[in-house]
Amino acid sequence: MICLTREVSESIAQCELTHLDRAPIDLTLAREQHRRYEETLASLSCDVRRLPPLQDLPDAVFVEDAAVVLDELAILTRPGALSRRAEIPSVAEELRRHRPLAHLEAPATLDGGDVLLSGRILFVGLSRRTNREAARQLRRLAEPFGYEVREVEVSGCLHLKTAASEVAPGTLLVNRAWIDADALAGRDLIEVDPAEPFGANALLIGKTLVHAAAFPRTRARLESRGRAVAAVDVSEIAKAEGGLTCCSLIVG
Ligand code: CIR
Repeated sequence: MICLTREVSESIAQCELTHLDRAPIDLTLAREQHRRYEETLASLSCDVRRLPPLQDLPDAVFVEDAAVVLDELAILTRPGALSRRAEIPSVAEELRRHRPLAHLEAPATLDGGDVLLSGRILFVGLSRRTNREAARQLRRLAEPFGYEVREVEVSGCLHLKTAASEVAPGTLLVNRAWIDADALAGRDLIEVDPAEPFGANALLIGKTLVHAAAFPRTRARLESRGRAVAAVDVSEIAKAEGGLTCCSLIVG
């Protein structure tokens, strides 16, 4: 499994922030934590490939937002934050080697963090970054391949995947406070520990969940359900409002 990543940019201190107050980010520590994240992926048999650095683009480490990668095609996004649109060409350059490409067109805006694939369902978060037009275009591109696109209202957090991620086929880890969980009908839901609202973002690689070390209570819930969890400290990346899934693009 190929996992695309990108080094933490020197300019990360100027990252976009929506729901968090700005806190100083230690660049050296952020890079070290990011490298450990990459090593964790590599230990789970991922072929980790770094995209070229984009030091002047503060959020370029969050490669997940630039594309929706399906088995049949890759859809380049049109990120909701203007400052992030320049990240797309370098992701397109790499993805064209792996998939046919499609692009979302204005007035659609979408961040990959708002797209959660579970089976053949693409849940699309309607958030400050992602609009209905994007869901409509995604539907037109993905339906011919048998995907169903379902919209989910997101409020109080940045992206759908801040509040819901797949932790086993058909099972989602969720924070109901930030999404309309009724839209997830048909999925088995595990709730985060109430003391850990940001704990719902986990990255499933094979049968192992990569999950932030900051959420031990939620980790215990996952382990009690038989899930294997690799905990990674991403404290600095969390200050930039990023989670575990945001830092890679999985090209199956
Ligand atoms: C942003 O606001 O765009 C970045 N600071 C964080 C993006 C995190 N991406 C994600 O959750 N998929």
